[in-house]
Amino acid sequence: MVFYWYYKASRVGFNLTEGQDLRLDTCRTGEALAEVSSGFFAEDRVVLPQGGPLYLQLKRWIEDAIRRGDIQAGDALPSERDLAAKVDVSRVTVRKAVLQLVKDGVLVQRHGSGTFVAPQAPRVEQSLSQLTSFTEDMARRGMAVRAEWLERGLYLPSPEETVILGLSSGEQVARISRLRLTGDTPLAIERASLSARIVPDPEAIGDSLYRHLDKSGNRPIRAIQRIRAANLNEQDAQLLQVAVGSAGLNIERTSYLASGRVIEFTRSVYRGDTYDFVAELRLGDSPASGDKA
Ligand code: 16G
Repeated sequence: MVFYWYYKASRVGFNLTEGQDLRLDTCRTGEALAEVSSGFFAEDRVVLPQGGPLYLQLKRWIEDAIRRGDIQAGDALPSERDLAAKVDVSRVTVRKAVLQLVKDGVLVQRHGSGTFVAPQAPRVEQSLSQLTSFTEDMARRGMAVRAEWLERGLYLPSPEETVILGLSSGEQVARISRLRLTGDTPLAIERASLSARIVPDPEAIGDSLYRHLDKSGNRPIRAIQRIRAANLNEQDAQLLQVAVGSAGLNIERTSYLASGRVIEFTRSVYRGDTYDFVAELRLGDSPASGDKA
């Protein structure tokens, strides 16, 4: 059986081994259309992961292949008919699995050209033992970051902000909400609240809030961070360019100055498919620890 695959020009040759049949045509997008007679979808035996309805088994099979790197961003799926024949399921089953994967942002459908593996957002690791800023985390990985401002200004504080930031009566709050991106890929939404005494002019904040605080000697030295799993609501999903209900992480960071005063209270929403929070664990002082020899 012959399948049609799209390859980015730089990746032509991927999945091809000696003796395989390759034909390249130029297409509108500047990508190359490759006709190959093998590759992941041409493998002889298809064993779907067991359990649940057939369309979900097929969906998991495709997701696993992407996770393993057997098929990658930009790769095309075979046609509905070819895939149904290959996996030995009905076209309705294929259509249901593909629609679900498109909804989850795993696949994209381009009118007239087919169904492709969607671009994968880069995964980012953040240490849970160091108090770093978003800009620093990304710079360490050589990733350029930018922010799109969603809100910044001075407001009357909510009761929650008054309590957490320890605001005195009549004190305003500076609210700073940003979409954080690397290139065109949104990674997180950050909604920070600080006392207006510390940040009297939110417009003066440049690319980095922590750099701005550093300048006035108000960079936090300690923080408590709470991380919770969440399914993204419509507004956040739209900003992060993922499907409504996708997995996300809700993070609350309360940061302190050396004096013990709370300087920042930030609620962030991170895309679940882009972030790994990593903590180093050491053997504690429990009776079970220590050398028994
Ligand atoms: C991090 C912090 C956030 C802080 C921001 C400052 C988490 C979950 N959040 O993203 O609380 O406001 O860094 O980054 O880590 P910036 O200096 O680049 O603006």
